[in-house]
Amino acid sequence: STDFNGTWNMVSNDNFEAYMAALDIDFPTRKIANLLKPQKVIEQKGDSFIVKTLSTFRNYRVQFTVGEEFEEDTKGLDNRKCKSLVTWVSNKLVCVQKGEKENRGWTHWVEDGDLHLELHCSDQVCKQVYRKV
Ligand code: RET
Repeated sequence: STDFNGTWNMVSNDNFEAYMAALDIDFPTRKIANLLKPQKVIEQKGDSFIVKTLSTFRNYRVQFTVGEEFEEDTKGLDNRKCKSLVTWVSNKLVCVQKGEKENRGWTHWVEDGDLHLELHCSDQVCKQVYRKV
């Protein structure tokens, strides 16, 4: 399976604002967050992951093992609780975030050396690309 280890800098971020609105994130937070160029720091050991999203405004850390459902507290994002499950779908890491919001989750994959992240909630899809530092 793919090696996601490393530090990755954001190079593009499409539709993030609408994704945040779908999560009911307030207007001032959306305006600030939409200007950020976060960094992803990923520590992967086999199927165990720690993913840190670092920015000048706020950080977010999530830890999971592929195939093991976990309680996710999206503190600092939309402040909800989800039952999240990450699985491998070929070489992609696919997360379903079960909770109050319908159709919520994300997909991570590496393509041409770049880290791709697609985030979805309700009818909104945000597409981000990160480049290895
Ligand atoms: C920031 C800044 C504060 C507001 C919002 C943020 C969004 C973070 C997101 C992180 C997703 C992490 C994932 C990790 C997977 O392993 C940048 C912290 C809304 C959406 C999908």
